[in-house]
Amino acid sequence: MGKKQTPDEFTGAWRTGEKKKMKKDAKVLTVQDISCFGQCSLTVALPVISAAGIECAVLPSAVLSTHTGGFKGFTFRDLTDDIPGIVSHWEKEGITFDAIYTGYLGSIRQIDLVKDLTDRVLAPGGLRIVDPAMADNGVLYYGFDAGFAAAMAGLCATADVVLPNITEAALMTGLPYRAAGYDEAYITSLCRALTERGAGTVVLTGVSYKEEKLGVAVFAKGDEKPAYYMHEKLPKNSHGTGDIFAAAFTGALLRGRTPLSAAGVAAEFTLLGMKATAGDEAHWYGTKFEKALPYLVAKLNRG
Ligand code: PXL
Repeated sequence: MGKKQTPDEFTGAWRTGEKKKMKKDAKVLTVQDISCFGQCSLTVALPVISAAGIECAVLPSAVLSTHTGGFKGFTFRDLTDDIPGIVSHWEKEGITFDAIYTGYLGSIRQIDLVKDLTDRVLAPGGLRIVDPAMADNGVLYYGFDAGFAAAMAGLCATADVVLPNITEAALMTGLPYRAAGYDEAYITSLCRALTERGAGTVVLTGVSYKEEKLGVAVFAKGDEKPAYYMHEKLPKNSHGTGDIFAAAFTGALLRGRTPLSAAGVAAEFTLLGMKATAGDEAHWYGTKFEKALPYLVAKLNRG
């Protein structure tokens, strides 16, 4: 396995070539949709990042009645045209953010607007965290195509930290997608390809080398191999876990954890939510992350 990082290495050079220490009271802006029902995107990011003790501002990219992963006939209001005005107002007010974390984005134009707003309201030295939320299990989510995946790869190339799953990493690098039976060389090649395209640190989710284990690979530009946080694998995944992981990871990172330590906290938090959901067939649409919030609060708000 690759080299290990520990939390007290946080002040070290985990962000390529640079010493990084988070401000005591960092402010994050998250840009993603509001799926009114379904426990994903903003309805996850806001409570989870807040529970981590981090101030979270929101820029909703769209409002949907539900997420697109299994419901039929959902409503969709695109808020793209509101984004420039909101950002201009923030600029006039002198509002800036220590990190910008993007999740599900609905169009290539929104990706371009995120690049533009990052130039305008990310504080000097601030972090760009991108979850390319667009695909899973080898397929793109409803409504996305190869052009969108290419544009998302462009956004990830500008990011300090990217949080893809294996499907997203394969789509963005052109490497083959492998569902199982891969080795460490495959995972390393996905991570390396993303950093070669420009990403600073890759946090690759859904990595499994053994039937009963699942986890996260953390790879910083220039690393030889990833470091890993592995945990038990539950028999069934539940919807929205990528968003839950990414939000908890962002909160933990901004609380001063290293990427590997933040990945560990986020993975355990997500796992607790999945355990709370397991067996409730009526809850196919989401993950009961609320039940795990006490864990996150206790883990990240000591002292
Ligand atoms: O969980 C990612 C996500 C976010 N937002 C919307 C989605 C999905 C996944 O299905 O449909 C609207």
